[in-house]
Amino acid sequence: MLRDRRPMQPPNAGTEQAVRFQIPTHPASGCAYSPASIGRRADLILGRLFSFWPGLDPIFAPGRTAMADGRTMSRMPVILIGGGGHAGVVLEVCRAAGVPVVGVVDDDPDCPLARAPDGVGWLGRTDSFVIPDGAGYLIAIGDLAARARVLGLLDAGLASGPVVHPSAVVSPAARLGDGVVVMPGAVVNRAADIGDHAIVNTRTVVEHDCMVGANAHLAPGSVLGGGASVGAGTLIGIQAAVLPGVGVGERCVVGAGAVVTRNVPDGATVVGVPARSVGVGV
Ligand code: JB3
Repeated sequence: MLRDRRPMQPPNAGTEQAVRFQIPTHPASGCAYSPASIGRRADLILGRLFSFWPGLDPIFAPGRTAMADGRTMSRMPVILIGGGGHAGVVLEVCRAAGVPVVGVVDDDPDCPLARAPDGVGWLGRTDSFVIPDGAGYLIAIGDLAARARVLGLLDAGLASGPVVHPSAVVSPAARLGDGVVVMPGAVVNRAADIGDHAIVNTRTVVEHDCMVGANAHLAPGSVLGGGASVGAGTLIGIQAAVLPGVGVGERCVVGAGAVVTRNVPDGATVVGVPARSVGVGV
C-alpha cells in the first residue's frame, strides 16, 4: 500500500493502477442514482465538507464520542481495507456514527461489500492502491494474521481515528487508539486503554483500567474484568471472560466461552473453564 501526499490528480493521470479519490459506482447495478449510490455520494460529499469545514460535522454526526485524550472520534472519510462480513458491520458502524466511507480495498473486486446493494464501491487491491489525501484507512478484516499483514503495508500516519457505534458506551476517561472500531452495544469503562486497530466487537465489555494491545480482537460478548490485560494481536473468543487483574499475553488465542483465571504466556492457546493451555496461538 502506498501513501500519496500529492494533490488529487485528474482521472487517468499517472499509472493505470492508481485508484483515485472518486465517487464509486456500484459494479453490479452500474446505476448512478440507486439508493445505495446516493448514499455513497452523500457519504463522500459529507466527507469533503468535513475535511474542508470541520466545524460542520457536529450537525451531521451527533453521535460523535469524545475521547479522554481530547480527540473526538474520526471525522475524516475512511477507506475500508477488506470487504467481507466484518467489513459490512464496520460500514454500518461508520454510517451510524456519521463517518463517511469512500469505498473498499479488497484483493477480490467482487467482494461482498462491493456486491451488496447498500455496499460501497471497490477501489482497488491492497498492493496497487494509492491512498488519497484527506482519507484515512480502517482495517476491516477479521482475521488477525491478515490484519497484521495488511498493516505492514500501510503508512501508520494514515490510519483513521477510532470509530464508535452510537449505541456503545465509552467512558470519557478511556483511551481508544487509531483504527479502533467499537461495535454496537459494547462498553469500554473508565481508564481502559485500547491499542491501535483493536476490534471491540458487539456487546463486549472492557472494564475499568484494562489494557488491550494493538490489533487485538475482543470477539462478540467477551468480557474483560477490571484491570485485566490483553496483549497485541491476541484473540479473545466469543463470550470468553478474563477475570479481573489477569493478563493474557501477545498473539494468544482464548477459545470461545473460556474463562481465564490465571495469566497466559505469549503465544498460547487456551480453552475451557477454567482455561487451560492446548498449544500455540495465532
Ligand atoms: O464473528 C464475527 C462477528 N465476525 C467474523 C469476523 C471477525 O471475521 C466474521 O463472521 C468472519 O468470520 C470474519 O469476517 P471477515 O474478515 O470479513 O471474513 P470474510 O467474510 O472471509 O472476508 C474477508 C475479506 O477480506 C475478503 O473479501 C478477502 O478478499 C479480504 N482480504 C483478505 N486478505 C483482504 C486481504 N483484502 C485486502 N485488501 N488485503 C488482504 O490482504
